[in-house]
Amino acid sequence: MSSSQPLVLPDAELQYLAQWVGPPQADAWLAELIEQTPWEQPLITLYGRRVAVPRLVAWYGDPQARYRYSGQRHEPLPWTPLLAAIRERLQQELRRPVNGVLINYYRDGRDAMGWHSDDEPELGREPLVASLSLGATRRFDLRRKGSSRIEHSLELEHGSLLVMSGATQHHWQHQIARTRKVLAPRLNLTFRMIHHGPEHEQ
Ligand SMILES: O=C(O)CCC(=O)C(=O)O
Ligand SMILES: [Mn+2]
Repeated sequence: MSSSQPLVLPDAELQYLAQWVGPPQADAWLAELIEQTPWEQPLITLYGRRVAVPRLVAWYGDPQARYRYSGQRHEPLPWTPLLAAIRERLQQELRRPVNGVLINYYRDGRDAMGWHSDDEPELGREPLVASLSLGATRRFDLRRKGSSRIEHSLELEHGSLLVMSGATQHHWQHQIARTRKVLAPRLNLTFRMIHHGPEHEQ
């Protein structure tokens, strides 16, 4: 990849590209995606209570790209022309295919995503997660699995692309923490490759 910022963390493969899309294009995508997406707010069970996740989400993809997140299996919505165009551009950048995209909508700094790894079996042994950020800049923290100390943080800017691959999800967790500082909305589109096969049928 050209003009990427090397991000050297042991046992991880991370590439950060600031301004992967320029501001006018990123502004237009942000507005169109907020407007056109049928947002959902899944419920999860936390300590025996049903609570809404602190963000809105949507899952798009090829028909067979069913994906389990927030404890539920999600059928993909069909690609819109805009999402298909973004996917095309991304596949040219990565020179690898992706077949689904999870969109997270952080309405303001109160919306967040807790510590996790993207290591569901259907993502394969070395998950490819390519994450496009649009809107407000939010801090993306990384910590080693089994540790509570943040080892690295990145500011994910409007129009940036963060690619996580290789062994990253085996060894590291990430989060988007709540913050009082951010009032503006942010979208994050995480393109993924969902693998199929008998071992992943449920
Ligand atoms: O919003 C982000 O930058 C992170 C999203 C994320 O980690 C995920 O969708 O798995
Ligand atoms: Mn993630």
